[in-house]
Amino acid sequence: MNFENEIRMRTDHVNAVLEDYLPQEKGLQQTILKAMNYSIRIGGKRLRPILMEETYKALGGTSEVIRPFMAAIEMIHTYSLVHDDLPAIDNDEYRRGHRTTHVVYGEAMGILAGDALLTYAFETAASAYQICPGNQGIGRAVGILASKAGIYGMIGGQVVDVESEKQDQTVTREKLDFIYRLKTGALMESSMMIGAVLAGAPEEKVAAAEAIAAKLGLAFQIQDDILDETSTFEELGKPIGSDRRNHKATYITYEGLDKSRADAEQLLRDATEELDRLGGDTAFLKELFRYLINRRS
Ligand code: GRG
Repeated sequence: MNFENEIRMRTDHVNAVLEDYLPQEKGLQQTILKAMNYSIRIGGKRLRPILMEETYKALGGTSEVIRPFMAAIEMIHTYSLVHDDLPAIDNDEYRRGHRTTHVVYGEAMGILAGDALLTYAFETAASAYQICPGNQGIGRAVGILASKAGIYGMIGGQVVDVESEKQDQTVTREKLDFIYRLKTGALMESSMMIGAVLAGAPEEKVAAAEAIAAKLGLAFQIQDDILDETSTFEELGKPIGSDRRNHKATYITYEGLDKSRADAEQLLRDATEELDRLGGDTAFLKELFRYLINRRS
């Protein structure tokens, strides 16, 4: 089977897991439930749940305890995109090839749908106790999910990003690294760490998973900057050139396009090599990292 097909199978699998956990669209609050499900169902690469499950399996995990966490990380990621697209932040009308949640459901519902996805992610993750009450890692995994999404993780990075843009400050390279590490890297770290923790991996493997995901996250955000300059609406599912339009300093501002490409590639190569520190069968993850070097969306 070629790798594109392997990825498609993994994506379909994540979509099936998500369907098991999405709320039913009934009750007086059904507008919010529809807005949540819309935001998730319009697509996405499902990279974070794939990373989580592959890390879990590589480290010997075999139970279904990983499923609610896979759904939870994608809910948190999707909430961040829904809020990122709001008029007060990036004011974007397209995401994942479809109209953004606030455009379809209105701004108030866009805000609430993001809040609801974030909260429901934790309700979903907590249901892991019913699947595997004896798994000692569940409590720690919930903690990782919270901290990597929160003020010392994704939100922390986003705050510095928004402040730098709105106050028209010149972003130092040091600040840019901070923003990328937290805004994009933290959820990747969360995904791989939770996979390791739920598989019962020793501390040094959890730390290795975090370090590998940090490199992946930085490479991924650099590529996001590159794609914003070089991709197309059809490939990305959203308008390109938004960083330039918003006079936003990106990795390319500091390093130029060629060096940015080379740095992203090197980070992915380093991350691929470091996968050996995890142990277990990391063949798919290695292929995935290699595949990401050339991603166009
Ligand atoms: C609290 C108002 C408020 C906003 C919070 C936390 C937040 C908004 C935004 C997070 C920052 C963010 C959107 C980072 C971008 C990370 C990134 C590269 C996203 C794209 O991920 P992909 O390519 O997307 O995996 P798909 O659509 O494939 O899932």
